[in-house]
Amino acid sequence: MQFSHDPRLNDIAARVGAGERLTFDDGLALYATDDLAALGKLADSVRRRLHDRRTYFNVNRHFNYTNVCYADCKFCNFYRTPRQPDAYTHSVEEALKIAGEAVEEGATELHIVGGLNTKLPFSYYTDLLSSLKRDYPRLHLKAFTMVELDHMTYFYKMRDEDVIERLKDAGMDSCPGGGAEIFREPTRSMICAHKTDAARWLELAGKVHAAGLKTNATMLYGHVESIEDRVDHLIRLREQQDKSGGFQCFIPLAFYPPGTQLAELPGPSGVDSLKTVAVSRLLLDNFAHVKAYWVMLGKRLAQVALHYGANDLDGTITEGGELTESYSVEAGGEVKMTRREIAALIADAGFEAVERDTLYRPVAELSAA
Ligand code: V47
Repeated sequence: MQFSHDPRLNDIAARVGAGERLTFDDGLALYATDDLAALGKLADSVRRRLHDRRTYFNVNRHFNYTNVCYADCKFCNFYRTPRQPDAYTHSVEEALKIAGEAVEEGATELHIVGGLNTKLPFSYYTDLLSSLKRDYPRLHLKAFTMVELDHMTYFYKMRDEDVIERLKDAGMDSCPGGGAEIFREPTRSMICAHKTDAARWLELAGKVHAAGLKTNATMLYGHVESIEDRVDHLIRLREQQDKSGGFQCFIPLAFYPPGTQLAELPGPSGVDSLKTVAVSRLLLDNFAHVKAYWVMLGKRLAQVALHYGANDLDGTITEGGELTESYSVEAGGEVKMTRREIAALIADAGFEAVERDTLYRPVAELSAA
């Protein structure tokens, strides 16, 4: 029996089997196929070669230090202008309180991101990190996207290397993958004209890697972008990974339109999300991990995505992130699962749940439990 009724998929499958790198045109062909099951099977074969049945999650919490932002991204329903009544900036004390609760609940990671807020001095970021590290030395601080780092270099007129080094000295352990959105122009300018451009995002990721820290990478899909934009995005990430090697995980982010300037759009379908996970797994041959971010996909589709190339569900995300809550309605408004619930979700999908820390080291307690 043929692998697929789609001859192009058969050809690509043979080359994936031989360990060959796929091209831009292959990416388009993968998206174009009507054989979703075969596409999933192909991505799953790569996922199983890399990870077998292991599926990772962590116990984490989000902390969004400010929602004040000047970037005015069309896809964002989280940001506020400084004068809006619900604009906020959290104090270091508030951060410590949230971190304390997180540690109490077994969190190994605090995911820290916020808006581009011109009212904050650089010392706000270093104080935040050093206070958290002082009180919770074992909590991994996954902090600041390349867009926040770019804002800091520009706004405080500091060298890239100095910003990275000072944040690292203060306690930044790694960086999350946000702000990548869609790299290709003119799409990027259509959705986030005032944001760090693609070359700069990639340059900063390279510099963070050179400083010895890992980062993640994302792609926001299902808005105004084309399939060519998506494949271009994935290939640029793959090229950067060839150069600097510090990306741990790729996270496709399904656009959630309500409340945004693009609210009239439908957002991606379930089939589109599964295809995007599978194509990402197949094109990103130098990324170890692909995440099915359950907060945006919803728990049920995230389970299916584990069969389409994803090997990580992200974390328990025990509340506390206003940004996360703003787009979590897709998951029934939930931003919280217990360790037991997320492990059960993975087991129910037919995989072996492994609690990891941010650097993908298994957390021993779970296997003992
Ligand atoms: O950059 C904003 C996206 C990102 C919407 O590194 C939206 O482990 C959907 O990057 N609908 C931030 N998405 C979140 C992020 C992330 C999440 C989880 C894990 C990691 C990681 C990173 O969220 C933004 C943007 O691309 N976003 N608004 C929206 N309406």
